Amino acid sequence: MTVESTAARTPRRSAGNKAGTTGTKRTTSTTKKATGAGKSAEPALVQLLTPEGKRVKNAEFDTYVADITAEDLRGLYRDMVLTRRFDAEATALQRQGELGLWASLLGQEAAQIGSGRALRDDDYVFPTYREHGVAWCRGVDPTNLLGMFRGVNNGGWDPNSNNFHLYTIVIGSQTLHATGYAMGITKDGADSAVIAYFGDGASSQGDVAEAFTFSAVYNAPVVFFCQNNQWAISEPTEKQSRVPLYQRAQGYGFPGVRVDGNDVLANLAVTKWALERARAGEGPTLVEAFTYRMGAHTTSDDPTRYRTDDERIAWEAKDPILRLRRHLEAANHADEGFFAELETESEALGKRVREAVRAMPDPDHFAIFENVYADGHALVDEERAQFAAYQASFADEDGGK
Ligand SMILES: Cc1ncc(C[n+]2csc(CCOP(=O)(O)OP(=O)(O)O)c2C)c(N)n1
Ligand SMILES: [Mg+2]
Repeated sequence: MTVESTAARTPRRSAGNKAGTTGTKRTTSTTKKATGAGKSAEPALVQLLTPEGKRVKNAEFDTYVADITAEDLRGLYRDMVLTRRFDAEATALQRQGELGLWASLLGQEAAQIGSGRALRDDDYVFPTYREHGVAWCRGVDPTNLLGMFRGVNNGGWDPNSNNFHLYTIVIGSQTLHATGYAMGITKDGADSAVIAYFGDGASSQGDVAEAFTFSAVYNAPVVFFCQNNQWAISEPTEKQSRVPLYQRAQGYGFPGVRVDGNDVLANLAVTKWALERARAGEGPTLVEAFTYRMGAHTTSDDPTRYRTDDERIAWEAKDPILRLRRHLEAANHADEGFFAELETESEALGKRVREAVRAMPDPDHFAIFENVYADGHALVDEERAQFAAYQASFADEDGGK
């Protein structure tokens, strides 16, 4: 994969610097994008749908969405709308005190649904804590995502039921898990692939650097899908890297590509390409989905303290859902009935989520000691006994608890 100049963020290495990597393809995208108010021009990215919903040709990546039907497009739209609705409901539930915390995906729906729908059932996903859209694509019931945020369980789903690993809060560590899993796939002789999600901030973690090294050297079938949402809590991407993030792959010897993270079609196409490379034994790929976290980092964060309204407003104009809607309407791929029915479905999902959260049983206090080791462990047994004694110390004078 070769891309355009790196000028924007690398003044000392700027003019004429070709950010080529070791990949076999070249992008033909030419659009230079501004990231928002006050930021300079960015390198080209792969885009198939403009913010106005216009389909633009791309010689390398059109082929990966050549067979997409109007029904498929409506499906992608439905996925994004329902994911956003679920996410909004979760944010509201946190505000009502039903959840301890929520990490919203607002603005990142296209990156997640596009990449999520590129996967096969036998592929394996290693998410962060914000991949609610990918979970949706994997068939994880959205209500299961909420248990950990309510504090009533330690995960919420069986990773092997949907090949969707548990959410990982330790920034970047899942890229190593993904790499190890991918190396295992190769040893098994299977043609499945692995995808690891992480953020722009995570790209600075040692774990991610190690995952890049191991996956490259062992040619592991893994796609590193970095959602560059411009912020790591209050730290801007400029504080993470002197070069655009996708160019990091070059130093490790595998291709990197920047895709318009708010364009669901482009995310689908680029991820399919990267997965195909993995299946064909061509090793890892870094996809940088250039997007924006339209909400707060989590419900504990107040982004007005570190970023401008102008920046948010500039990104709202590139809203991933709005752009696909514009495309569907312009192409006559969806009528009013479709949008009305989806609104009804969204309402029903919101209601189901609210009811499910409120009905979640209180946790079993001893569940935390389960699943630490496959066959139990003396130290865990000791800690369990200590905890039991501590719990018993709360018995009231009548001997009740
Ligand atoms: C190893 C580690 N260090 C620090 C933190 C605290 N922390 C939680 S989220 C976050 C920022 C992550 O930013 P990014 O990777 O861009 O992902 P985003 O939240 O934007 O999706 C940090 C520093 C953590 N969870 N783990
Ligand atoms: Mg980020």
